[in-house]
Amino acid sequence: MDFELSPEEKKLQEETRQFVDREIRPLVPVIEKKKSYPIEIVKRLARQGIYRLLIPKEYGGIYETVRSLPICVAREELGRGHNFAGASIATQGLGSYPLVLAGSAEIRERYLPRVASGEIVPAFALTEPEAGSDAGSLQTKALREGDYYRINGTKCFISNAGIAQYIVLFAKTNPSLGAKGISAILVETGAPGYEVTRQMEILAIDVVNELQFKDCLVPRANLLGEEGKGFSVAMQTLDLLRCSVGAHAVGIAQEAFDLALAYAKKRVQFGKPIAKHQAIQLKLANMIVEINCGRLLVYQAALAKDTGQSDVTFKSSMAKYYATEMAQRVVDQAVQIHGGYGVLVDDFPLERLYREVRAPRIYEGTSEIQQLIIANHFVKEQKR
Ligand code: COS
Repeated sequence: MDFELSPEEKKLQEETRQFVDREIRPLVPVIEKKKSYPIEIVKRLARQGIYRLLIPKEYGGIYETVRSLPICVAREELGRGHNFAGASIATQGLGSYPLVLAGSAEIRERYLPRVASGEIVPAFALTEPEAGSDAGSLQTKALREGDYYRINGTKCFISNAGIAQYIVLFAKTNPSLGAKGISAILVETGAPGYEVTRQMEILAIDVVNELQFKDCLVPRANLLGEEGKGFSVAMQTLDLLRCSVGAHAVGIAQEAFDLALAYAKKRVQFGKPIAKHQAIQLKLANMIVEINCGRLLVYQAALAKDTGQSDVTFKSSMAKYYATEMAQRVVDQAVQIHGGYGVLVDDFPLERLYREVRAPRIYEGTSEIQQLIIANHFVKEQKR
């Protein structure tokens, strides 16, 4: 068993780390003050070729097929730099992977190269006010009418919807069925009847919207895959990206650890640096052990995806669940090591990490949903 990244993956890790230091970190104070959409981060990620990790080579990507491990390696580094940088690779992937999985040749050709180059920002619209964890109970309808679908309904917590050029919409084409009535449909955001009704402000800097569809007509040719297969498209997309949420959390935790270690080495109390006090050493030891456990789970899940193992859902959920919960504990300990400086809003970055670490335990499936998936891997009879 090989626990080392390949030379190619190490190069990606190193280049992304340098990119974050050079081009993301200097933007952080400005972004945090402005609180508006950090489009400059998107432009820089695009220039660096980060989004090309999400797209097959045929459509402008880096690898022949979309690979999870490079996405996770890059996202850990991006997550260290700023929440939005880590989240941006995921939202770009959530909006493009359904096309990779199920889009017609024409749709892939039209959109994927521009997602790879960052010219297009897409969004993934699954969640609704009354359908969060129970995604199969969503109520938005897309009813066939000649060559079109007529769409009505509301979506919420949709990242990027306000600036996206298209969204991947999950809606019921057969409302009498549960998850089996859901289809995935590409909707261009300029379509009449598509409206962004609210910007939802959340703890960390991210751009999250509420959307409404009122008699929005979309060509039937925009269906991704077959009618009734949309839930499976959504779940397979989450299989790819949930472990990258774990990678993002590992990045936040590593950043918090590095800051806490540096601070503990220079902060003197009782006549010596606090890093020399056992009370602090025990914390540092637990933090770094947990970070490494999280990273290994992420790599395990990514490799399961990249080698087509059948238990990828289970492994991806384990990685997301453990790493996001772990990062919360690690950031909390890093704040504790910083003492009063840990809760200062200005100058010390711990307060920002404390805000950034919270949402990953919720988005792309709460920790509790990941626990259900993990348990059901053993409890439920496997159908797939
Ligand atoms: N890949 C492919 N197909 C999958 C799948 C996966 N990972 N997971 C489930 N499916 C299929 C199942 O095989 C089943 O199809 P069949 O009936 O043909 O066998 C169908 O989808 C329904 O699956 P299941 O019965 O497991 O669905 P549930 O309604 O019990 O819900 C959970 C499953 C809870 C796992 C799902 O609703 C979920 O992930 N919820 C969280 C949603 C979420 O992450 N929201 C965040 C939005 S993005 S920020």
